Amino acid sequence: MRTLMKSLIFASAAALALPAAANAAVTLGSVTPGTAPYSGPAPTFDFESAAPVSGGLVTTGSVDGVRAQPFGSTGNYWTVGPSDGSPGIMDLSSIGDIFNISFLWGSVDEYNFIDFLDGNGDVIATFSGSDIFNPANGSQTDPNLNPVVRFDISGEHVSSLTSLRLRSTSNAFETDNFAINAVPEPATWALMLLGFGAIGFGMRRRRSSDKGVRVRFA
Ligand SMILES: [Ca+2]
Ligand SMILES: [Ca+2]
Repeated sequence: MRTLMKSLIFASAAALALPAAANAAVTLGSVTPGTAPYSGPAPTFDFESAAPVSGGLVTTGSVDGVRAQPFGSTGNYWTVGPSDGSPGIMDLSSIGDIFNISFLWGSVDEYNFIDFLDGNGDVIATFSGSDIFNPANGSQTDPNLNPVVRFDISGEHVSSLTSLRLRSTSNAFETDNFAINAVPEPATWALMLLGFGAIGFGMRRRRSSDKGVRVRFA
């Protein structure tokens, strides 16, 4: 009996512990066809001043078969590929909590990959060009293949996400206008407030039934 109780307690504790871990993730939040000029979120890194990247190449303009300036990108952009260097790393360790990251992904190719890494260099999540649009054929003019993509970060990874690693097995993976968001989106705030509201409502109900009187919170 005692063993049964113990395993029940253990199972409940495990069930309580699970949701937080299961919810921790990096998810593809949105893919918005690109515009010229660019009309996405205000960039943290537009490569016009020094950005915390290593590998690949920060440059401007296009070279046939090597790299193409993303549709809607101006000035410098960051490209990764066999000709210019792959992988490329963006160091986010100076930014603290990160709730979402968006950037302009130019000429999306099926052989482009982005890894989200924690402080140990372990991969939290990986996405390929084919996750963004199908077919990911690298068009340099189709807005669908030059979109602003947003990735949402949740749970423990809000604090543990430390760097991005861009890889491309063929030319090339071109990006510009990285917007790193250190505060939750309004929708996330609404959900959090809803959660607090539900907890408050639960407490009020419990108090009412315990004491047999209605407790009002001003
Ligand atoms: Ca730029
Ligand atoms: Ca490309």
